[in-house]
Amino acid sequence: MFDHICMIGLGYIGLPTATLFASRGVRVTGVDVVPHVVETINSGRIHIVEPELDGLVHAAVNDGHLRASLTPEPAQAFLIAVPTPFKEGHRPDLSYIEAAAGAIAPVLAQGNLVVLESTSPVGATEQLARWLAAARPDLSFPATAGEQADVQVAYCPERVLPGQVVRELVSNDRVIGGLTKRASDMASALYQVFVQGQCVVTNARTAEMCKLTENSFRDVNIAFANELSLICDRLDIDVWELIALANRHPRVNILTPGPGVGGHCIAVDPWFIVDSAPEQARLIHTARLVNDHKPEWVLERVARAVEATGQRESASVAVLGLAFKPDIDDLRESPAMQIAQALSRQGRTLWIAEPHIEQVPPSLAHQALVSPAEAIERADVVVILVAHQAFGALRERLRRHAAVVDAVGLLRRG
Ligand code: SAJ
Repeated sequence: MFDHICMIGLGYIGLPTATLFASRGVRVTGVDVVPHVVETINSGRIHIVEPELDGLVHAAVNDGHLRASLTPEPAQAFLIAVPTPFKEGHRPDLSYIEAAAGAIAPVLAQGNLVVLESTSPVGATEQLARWLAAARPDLSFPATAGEQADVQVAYCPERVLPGQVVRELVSNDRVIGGLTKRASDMASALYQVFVQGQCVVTNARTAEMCKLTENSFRDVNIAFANELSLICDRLDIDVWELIALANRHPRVNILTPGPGVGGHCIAVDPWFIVDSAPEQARLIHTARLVNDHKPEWVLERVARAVEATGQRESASVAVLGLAFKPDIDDLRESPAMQIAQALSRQGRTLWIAEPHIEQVPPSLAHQALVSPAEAIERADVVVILVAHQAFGALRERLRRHAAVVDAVGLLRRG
Protein backbone atom coordinates (compact mmCIF):
# COMPACT_ATOMS: atom_id res chain seq x y z
CA MET A 1 0.00 0.00 0.00
CA PHE A 2 2.86 2.41 0.84
CA ASP A 3 5.89 2.23 -1.45
CA HIS A 4 7.08 5.79 -0.95
CA ILE A 5 6.74 8.06 2.08
CA CYS A 6 8.05 11.47 3.03
CA MET A 7 9.25 12.18 6.59
CA ILE A 8 9.29 15.87 7.51
CA GLY A 9 11.86 16.54 10.25
CA LEU A 10 14.94 14.35 10.67
CA GLY A 11 15.59 14.79 14.37
CA TYR A 12 15.56 12.39 17.31
CA ILE A 13 12.24 10.87 16.21
CA GLY A 14 11.98 11.57 12.47
CA LEU A 15 15.33 10.06 11.51
CA PRO A 16 14.97 6.73 13.37
CA THR A 17 11.36 6.40 12.17
CA ALA A 18 12.31 7.15 8.55
CA THR A 19 15.17 4.68 8.81
CA LEU A 20 12.99 1.88 10.17
CA PHE A 21 10.55 2.31 7.28
CA ALA A 22 13.49 2.25 4.86
CA SER A 23 14.92 -0.86 6.53
CA ARG A 24 11.62 -2.62 5.72
CA GLY A 25 11.90 -1.78 2.04
CA VAL A 26 9.79 1.41 1.86
CA ARG A 27 11.34 4.19 -0.21
CA VAL A 28 11.71 7.16 2.15
CA THR A 29 12.43 10.78 1.36
CA GLY A 30 13.56 12.44 4.58
CA VAL A 31 13.15 16.21 4.64
CA ASP A 32 14.96 18.66 6.87
CA VAL A 33 15.46 22.41 6.62
CA VAL A 34 19.06 22.21 7.83
CA PRO A 35 21.47 21.57 4.90
CA HIS A 36 24.11 20.05 7.19
CA VAL A 37 21.59 17.43 8.40
CA VAL A 38 20.64 16.54 4.82
CA GLU A 39 24.29 16.25 3.72
CA THR A 40 25.27 14.19 6.78
CA ILE A 41 22.47 11.67 6.23
CA ASN A 42 23.07 11.42 2.49
CA SER A 43 26.67 10.52 3.24
CA GLY A 44 25.37 7.63 5.39
CA ARG A 45 26.18 9.24 8.74
CA ILE A 46 24.04 10.67 11.55
CA HIS A 47 23.97 14.02 13.37
CA ILE A 48 22.49 12.76 16.68
CA VAL A 49 23.63 10.34 19.36
CA GLU A 50 21.41 7.27 19.53
CA PRO A 51 22.54 3.65 19.94
CA GLU A 52 22.13 1.35 16.88
CA LEU A 53 20.97 4.18 14.64
CA ASP A 54 24.18 4.88 12.71
CA GLY A 55 24.44 1.35 11.30
CA LEU A 56 20.79 1.38 10.22
CA VAL A 57 21.07 4.79 8.52
CA HIS A 58 24.28 3.76 6.77
CA ALA A 59 22.63 0.63 5.38
CA ALA A 60 19.40 2.40 4.36
CA VAL A 61 21.25 5.17 2.51
CA ASN A 62 23.62 2.71 0.84
CA ASP A 63 20.86 0.48 -0.48
CA GLY A 64 18.98 3.52 -1.79
CA HIS A 65 15.86 3.29 0.39
CA LEU A 66 16.59 6.44 2.40
CA ARG A 67 17.46 9.77 0.84
CA ALA A 68 17.47 13.16 2.56
CA SER A 69 16.31 16.33 0.87
CA LEU A 70 15.63 19.98 1.67
CA THR A 71 12.19 19.83 0.07
CA PRO A 72 9.34 17.30 0.07
CA GLU A 73 8.38 15.40 -3.07
CA PRO A 74 5.18 13.60 -4.07
CA ALA A 75 4.63 10.43 -1.98
CA GLN A 76 1.78 8.28 -0.68
CA ALA A 77 2.14 9.31 2.96
CA PHE A 78 3.66 12.31 4.72
CA LEU A 79 4.77 12.02 8.34
CA ILE A 80 5.53 15.15 10.35
CA ALA A 81 7.99 14.95 13.27
CA VAL A 82 9.01 18.54 13.90
CA PRO A 83 9.54 20.30 17.26
CA THR A 84 6.65 21.84 19.20
CA PRO A 85 8.33 24.01 21.81
CA PHE A 86 6.50 26.53 23.95
CA LYS A 87 6.64 30.29 23.52
CA GLU A 88 5.96 33.20 25.92
CA GLY A 89 3.71 32.23 28.82
CA HIS A 90 4.21 28.49 28.22
CA ARG A 91 1.91 28.60 25.17
CA PRO A 92 2.46 25.91 22.51
CA ASP A 93 4.33 27.10 19.44
CA LEU A 94 2.89 25.33 16.36
CA SER A 95 4.91 27.33 13.84
CA TYR A 96 7.06 24.31 12.84
CA ILE A 97 3.92 22.29 12.11
CA GLU A 98 2.52 25.19 10.11
CA ALA A 99 5.78 25.39 8.14
CA ALA A 100 5.67 21.62 7.51
CA ALA A 101 2.08 21.96 6.23
CA GLY A 102 3.22 24.76 3.91
CA ALA A 103 6.05 22.58 2.61
CA ILE A 104 3.99 19.47 1.83
CA ALA A 105 0.82 21.20 0.56
CA PRO A 106 2.15 21.79 -2.98
CA VAL A 107 2.99 18.10 -3.52
CA LEU A 108 -0.14 16.57 -1.93
CA ALA A 109 -2.32 14.43 -4.18
CA GLN A 110 -5.57 12.52 -4.02
CA GLY A 111 -5.24 9.33 -1.91
CA ASN A 112 -2.51 10.70 0.36
CA LEU A 113 -2.26 10.22 4.11
CA VAL A 114 -0.74 12.90 6.38
CA VAL A 115 0.29 11.85 9.90
CA LEU A 116 1.32 14.25 12.65
CA GLU A 117 3.77 12.69 15.14
CA SER A 118 4.93 15.81 17.00
CA THR A 119 3.76 16.18 20.60
CA SER A 120 0.90 18.62 20.21
CA PRO A 121 -1.88 20.36 22.10
CA VAL A 122 -5.39 18.96 21.67
CA GLY A 123 -6.83 20.19 18.37
CA ALA A 124 -3.49 20.47 16.53
CA THR A 125 -4.32 17.73 14.02
CA GLU A 126 -7.57 19.51 13.07
CA GLN A 127 -5.55 22.73 12.73
CA LEU A 128 -3.02 20.95 10.50
CA ALA A 129 -5.85 19.74 8.26
CA ARG A 130 -7.21 23.33 8.09
CA TRP A 131 -3.81 24.67 7.03
CA LEU A 132 -3.54 22.00 4.32
CA ALA A 133 -7.10 22.63 3.13
CA ALA A 134 -6.47 26.38 2.90
CA ALA A 135 -3.35 25.78 0.79
CA ARG A 136 -5.01 23.19 -1.48
CA PRO A 137 -8.64 24.21 -2.24
CA ASP A 138 -8.57 21.78 -5.18
CA LEU A 139 -8.41 18.79 -2.78
CA SER A 140 -10.99 17.70 -0.19
CA PHE A 141 -10.15 17.13 3.50
CA PRO A 142 -11.90 15.31 6.40
CA ALA A 143 -13.62 18.41 7.87
CA THR A 144 -15.81 18.69 4.76
CA ALA A 145 -15.57 15.33 2.99
CA GLY A 146 -15.10 12.94 5.95
CA GLU A 147 -14.35 9.34 4.93
CA GLN A 148 -14.40 10.34 1.25
CA ALA A 149 -11.73 13.06 1.62
CA ASP A 150 -8.99 13.15 -1.01
CA VAL A 151 -6.40 13.56 1.73
CA GLN A 152 -6.74 11.76 5.07
CA VAL A 153 -5.13 13.10 8.24
CA ALA A 154 -4.21 11.32 11.50
CA TYR A 155 -2.28 11.85 14.71
CA CYS A 156 0.17 9.23 15.97
CA PRO A 157 2.51 10.32 18.76
CA GLU A 158 5.95 8.88 19.34
CA ARG A 159 6.56 7.66 22.91
CA VAL A 160 10.11 6.33 22.82
CA LEU A 161 12.78 6.80 25.46
CA PRO A 162 15.94 8.61 24.33
CA GLY A 163 18.78 6.08 24.36
CA GLN A 164 16.41 3.21 23.48
CA VAL A 165 14.68 4.78 20.49
CA VAL A 166 15.26 2.06 17.91
CA ARG A 167 14.15 -0.77 20.19
CA GLU A 168 11.12 1.11 21.55
CA LEU A 169 9.98 2.32 18.10
CA VAL A 170 9.61 -1.30 17.08
CA SER A 171 8.24 -2.79 20.31
CA ASN A 172 6.04 -0.05 21.86
CA ASP A 173 2.30 0.05 21.17
CA ARG A 174 1.17 3.00 19.02
CA VAL A 175 -1.90 5.12 19.65
CA ILE A 176 -3.44 6.18 16.35
CA GLY A 177 -6.07 8.90 16.13
CA GLY A 178 -7.45 9.58 12.68
CA LEU A 179 -9.73 12.51 11.87
CA THR A 180 -11.77 9.76 10.16
CA LYS A 181 -11.91 5.98 10.47
CA ARG A 182 -10.30 5.72 7.08
CA ALA A 183 -7.36 7.84 8.24
CA SER A 184 -6.90 5.57 11.29
CA ASP A 185 -7.01 2.45 9.13
CA MET A 186 -4.51 3.85 6.66
CA ALA A 187 -2.16 4.97 9.48
CA SER A 188 -2.42 1.56 11.22
CA ALA A 189 -1.49 -0.19 7.98
CA LEU A 190 1.42 2.19 7.56
CA TYR A 191 2.91 1.75 11.04
CA GLN A 192 2.47 -2.02 10.94
CA VAL A 193 5.27 -2.01 8.37
CA PHE A 194 7.75 -1.99 11.27
CA VAL A 195 5.85 -1.72 14.59
CA GLN A 196 5.61 -5.02 16.45
CA GLY A 197 3.55 -3.52 19.29
CA GLN A 198 -0.19 -3.04 18.85
CA CYS A 199 -1.58 -0.13 16.82
CA VAL A 200 -4.54 0.98 18.94
CA VAL A 201 -7.08 3.22 17.23
CA THR A 202 -8.91 6.20 18.74
CA ASN A 203 -9.82 9.71 17.57
CA ALA A 204 -7.26 12.47 17.02
CA ARG A 205 -8.10 14.54 20.11
CA THR A 206 -7.82 11.53 22.43
CA ALA A 207 -4.52 10.50 20.82
CA GLU A 208 -3.15 14.04 21.27
CA MET A 209 -4.25 14.08 24.92
CA CYS A 210 -2.86 10.58 25.46
CA LYS A 211 0.68 11.68 24.67
CA LEU A 212 0.37 14.73 26.93
CA THR A 213 -1.15 12.58 29.66
CA GLU A 214 1.72 10.07 29.64
CA ASN A 215 4.33 12.74 30.22
CA SER A 216 2.18 14.66 32.70
CA PHE A 217 1.67 11.44 34.67
CA ARG A 218 5.43 11.13 35.00
CA ASP A 219 5.87 14.83 35.81
CA VAL A 220 3.25 14.73 38.58
CA ASN A 221 4.83 11.60 40.06
CA ILE A 222 8.33 13.07 39.98
CA ALA A 223 6.92 16.24 41.59
CA PHE A 224 5.53 14.10 44.40
CA ALA A 225 9.00 12.65 45.00
CA ASN A 226 10.61 16.09 44.77
CA GLU A 227 8.11 17.60 47.19
CA LEU A 228 8.76 14.76 49.64
CA SER A 229 12.48 15.59 49.51
CA LEU A 230 11.73 19.17 50.61
CA ILE A 231 9.36 18.07 53.36
CA CYS A 232 11.82 15.46 54.65
CA ASP A 233 14.63 17.98 54.70
CA ARG A 234 12.50 20.25 56.85
CA LEU A 235 11.46 17.44 59.19
CA ASP A 236 14.97 15.95 59.41
CA ILE A 237 14.03 12.64 57.77
CA ASP A 238 16.14 10.79 55.20
CA VAL A 239 13.91 10.91 52.10
CA TRP A 240 15.69 7.98 50.43
CA GLU A 241 15.10 5.71 53.40
CA LEU A 242 11.50 6.95 53.61
CA ILE A 243 10.78 6.19 49.93
CA ALA A 244 12.41 2.77 50.13
CA LEU A 245 10.23 1.95 53.15
CA ALA A 246 7.00 3.32 51.62
CA ASN A 247 7.68 1.43 48.37
CA ARG A 248 7.52 -1.84 50.29
CA HIS A 249 3.76 -1.30 50.29
CA PRO A 250 2.36 -3.40 47.39
CA ARG A 251 0.46 -0.46 45.87
CA VAL A 252 3.01 2.34 46.43
CA ASN A 253 5.69 3.14 43.88
CA ILE A 254 7.26 6.53 44.53
CA LEU A 255 9.74 7.79 41.94
CA THR A 256 13.15 9.29 42.67
CA PRO A 257 13.76 12.89 43.78
CA GLY A 258 16.38 14.76 41.78
CA PRO A 259 17.66 18.25 40.97
CA GLY A 260 14.58 18.96 38.79
CA VAL A 261 13.02 17.65 35.59
CA GLY A 262 14.96 18.04 32.37
CA GLY A 263 14.72 16.97 28.73
CA HIS A 264 12.43 18.35 26.05
CA CYS A 265 9.30 16.35 26.83
CA ILE A 266 8.29 15.98 30.44
CA ALA A 267 9.08 19.59 31.39
CA VAL A 268 7.18 20.91 28.33
CA ASP A 269 4.16 18.73 27.53
CA PRO A 270 2.18 19.32 30.76
CA TRP A 271 2.09 23.04 29.89
CA PHE A 272 0.07 22.16 26.76
CA ILE A 273 -2.64 20.74 29.01
CA VAL A 274 -2.44 23.73 31.37
CA ASP A 275 -2.75 26.09 28.40
CA SER A 276 -5.83 24.26 27.07
CA ALA A 277 -7.66 23.91 30.41
CA PRO A 278 -6.09 26.32 32.92
CA GLU A 279 -8.99 26.22 35.39
CA GLN A 280 -9.09 22.45 35.57
CA ALA A 281 -5.38 21.51 35.31
CA ARG A 282 -4.48 22.56 38.86
CA LEU A 283 -2.50 19.51 39.95
CA ILE A 284 -0.64 19.30 36.64
CA HIS A 285 0.22 23.01 36.86
CA THR A 286 1.42 22.73 40.46
CA ALA A 287 3.59 19.71 39.60
CA ARG A 288 5.34 21.81 36.96
CA LEU A 289 6.00 24.57 39.51
CA VAL A 290 7.28 22.08 42.10
CA ASN A 291 9.70 20.49 39.61
CA ASP A 292 10.84 23.83 38.19
CA HIS A 293 11.61 25.07 41.71
CA LYS A 294 13.87 22.15 42.56
CA PRO A 295 17.12 23.54 41.02
CA GLU A 296 16.75 26.67 43.19
CA TRP A 297 16.35 24.50 46.26
CA VAL A 298 19.54 22.59 45.39
CA LEU A 299 21.34 25.92 44.95
CA GLU A 300 20.21 26.95 48.45
CA ARG A 301 21.61 23.70 49.83
CA VAL A 302 24.94 24.35 48.09
CA ALA A 303 25.00 27.92 49.49
CA ARG A 304 24.47 26.50 52.99
CA ALA A 305 27.27 23.97 52.50
CA VAL A 306 29.59 26.71 51.25
CA GLU A 307 28.74 28.86 54.27
CA ALA A 308 29.58 25.95 56.58
CA THR A 309 33.11 25.69 55.12
CA GLY A 310 33.82 29.15 56.50
CA GLN A 311 35.18 30.34 53.12
CA ARG A 312 32.16 32.04 51.68
CA GLU A 313 34.05 33.82 48.87
CA SER A 314 36.76 31.39 47.86
CA ALA A 315 35.17 27.94 48.32
CA SER A 316 35.17 25.91 45.11
CA VAL A 317 32.42 23.48 44.12
CA ALA A 318 32.67 20.09 42.39
CA VAL A 319 29.71 19.55 40.06
CA LEU A 320 29.13 15.83 39.46
CA GLY A 321 27.04 15.50 36.28
CA LEU A 322 25.60 17.95 33.75
CA ALA A 323 23.33 15.67 31.69
CA PHE A 324 19.54 15.81 32.07
CA LYS A 325 19.43 12.23 33.31
CA PRO A 326 21.82 9.35 34.10
CA ASP A 327 24.11 7.68 31.55
CA ILE A 328 23.42 9.94 28.55
CA ASP A 329 25.35 12.86 27.02
CA ASP A 330 22.31 15.10 26.45
CA LEU A 331 22.67 18.47 28.23
CA ARG A 332 19.58 20.14 26.77
CA GLU A 333 17.09 21.53 29.29
CA SER A 334 19.15 19.94 32.04
CA PRO A 335 18.53 21.09 35.62
CA ALA A 336 22.15 20.14 36.37
CA MET A 337 23.28 22.62 33.70
CA GLN A 338 20.99 25.25 35.18
CA ILE A 339 22.55 24.74 38.61
CA ALA A 340 26.14 24.75 37.27
CA GLN A 341 25.48 27.93 35.28
CA ALA A 342 23.97 29.68 38.32
CA LEU A 343 27.00 28.74 40.46
CA SER A 344 29.31 29.93 37.70
CA ARG A 345 27.45 33.26 37.47
CA GLN A 346 27.91 33.67 41.23
CA GLY A 347 31.65 33.66 40.50
CA ARG A 348 32.31 30.21 42.01
CA THR A 349 35.26 28.19 40.82
CA LEU A 350 33.82 24.88 39.59
CA TRP A 351 35.37 21.48 39.03
CA ILE A 352 33.01 19.88 36.56
CA ALA A 353 32.88 16.10 36.13
CA GLU A 354 30.70 14.86 33.26
CA PRO A 355 32.10 11.59 31.88
CA HIS A 356 29.84 11.66 28.81
CA ILE A 357 31.21 14.86 27.22
CA GLU A 358 34.64 15.91 26.04
CA GLN A 359 34.17 19.67 26.30
CA VAL A 360 32.13 21.89 28.59
CA PRO A 361 29.42 23.90 26.79
CA PRO A 362 30.21 27.56 25.97
CA SER A 363 28.24 28.94 28.95
CA LEU A 364 30.72 27.14 31.26
CA ALA A 365 33.76 27.52 29.02
CA HIS A 366 35.99 29.11 31.67
CA GLN A 367 35.35 26.29 34.16
CA ALA A 368 37.46 23.11 34.29
CA LEU A 369 36.21 19.73 33.07
CA VAL A 370 38.05 17.14 35.15
CA SER A 371 37.70 13.51 36.21
CA PRO A 372 35.18 12.85 38.99
CA ALA A 373 38.03 11.82 41.33
CA GLU A 374 39.91 15.05 40.69
CA ALA A 375 36.75 17.14 41.15
CA ILE A 376 36.08 15.55 44.55
CA GLU A 377 39.73 15.89 45.54
CA ARG A 378 39.97 19.58 44.69
CA ALA A 379 36.62 21.01 45.75
CA ASP A 380 35.54 22.37 49.12
CA VAL A 381 31.92 21.41 48.43
CA VAL A 382 30.66 18.59 46.18
CA VAL A 383 27.19 18.64 44.60
CA ILE A 384 25.97 15.41 42.99
CA LEU A 385 23.49 16.29 40.24
CA VAL A 386 23.24 13.13 38.11
CA ALA A 387 23.36 9.50 39.23
CA HIS A 388 25.66 8.38 36.39
CA GLN A 389 26.79 4.79 36.83
CA ALA A 390 30.37 6.04 36.49
CA PHE A 391 30.00 7.92 39.78
CA GLY A 392 29.03 4.77 41.68
CA ALA A 393 32.66 3.71 42.13
CA LEU A 394 33.37 6.96 43.99
CA ARG A 395 30.93 6.46 46.84
CA GLU A 396 33.62 5.78 49.48
CA ARG A 397 35.62 8.79 48.44
CA LEU A 398 32.48 10.93 48.50
CA ARG A 399 31.54 9.67 51.96
CA ARG A 400 34.94 10.81 53.25
CA HIS A 401 34.42 14.33 51.84
CA ALA A 402 33.42 16.92 54.44
CA ALA A 403 30.74 18.75 52.42
CA VAL A 404 28.52 16.84 49.97
CA VAL A 405 25.10 17.90 48.68
CA ASP A 406 23.57 14.76 47.16
CA ALA A 407 20.60 15.80 45.01
CA VAL A 408 20.04 12.33 43.55
CA GLY A 409 20.63 10.00 46.49
CA LEU A 410 23.77 8.47 44.94
CA LEU A 411 25.24 7.85 48.38
CA ARG A 412 22.06 6.17 49.54
CA ARG A 413 21.85 3.74 46.61
CA GLY A 414 24.92 1.53 46.86
N1 SAJ B 1 13.45 12.06 36.69
C1 SAJ B 1 13.49 12.23 38.07
N2 SAJ B 1 13.05 11.20 38.86
C2 SAJ B 1 12.58 10.02 38.34
C3 SAJ B 1 12.53 9.86 36.92
C4 SAJ B 1 12.97 10.89 36.12
O1 SAJ B 1 13.90 13.27 38.58
O2 SAJ B 1 12.23 9.14 39.12
C5 SAJ B 1 13.92 13.15 35.81
C6 SAJ B 1 15.11 12.74 34.92
O3 SAJ B 1 16.33 12.87 35.63
C7 SAJ B 1 14.98 13.73 33.78
C8 SAJ B 1 13.46 13.88 33.65
O4 SAJ B 1 12.90 13.44 34.87
O5 SAJ B 1 15.55 14.99 34.12
C9 SAJ B 1 12.84 13.13 32.49
O6 SAJ B 1 13.42 11.85 32.34
P1 SAJ B 1 12.60 10.53 31.96
O7 SAJ B 1 13.55 9.41 31.89
O8 SAJ B 1 11.45 10.39 32.88
O9 SAJ B 1 11.94 10.85 30.53
P2 SAJ B 1 12.49 11.38 29.09
O10 SAJ B 1 12.26 12.86 29.04
O11 SAJ B 1 13.83 10.88 28.76
O12 SAJ B 1 11.44 10.63 28.11
C10 SAJ B 1 10.04 10.79 28.34
C11 SAJ B 1 9.36 9.38 28.33
N3 SAJ B 1 8.02 9.49 28.84
C12 SAJ B 1 7.56 8.71 29.84
O13 SAJ B 1 8.24 7.91 30.42
C13 SAJ B 1 6.11 8.87 30.21
C14 SAJ B 1 9.37 8.82 26.92
O14 SAJ B 1 8.66 7.59 26.87
C15 SAJ B 1 8.74 9.81 25.93
O15 SAJ B 1 8.72 9.32 24.61
C16 SAJ B 1 9.56 11.07 25.97
O16 SAJ B 1 9.48 11.61 27.31
C17 SAJ B 1 9.00 12.03 24.93
O17 SAJ B 1 9.61 12.17 23.85
O18 SAJ B 1 7.92 12.60 25.15
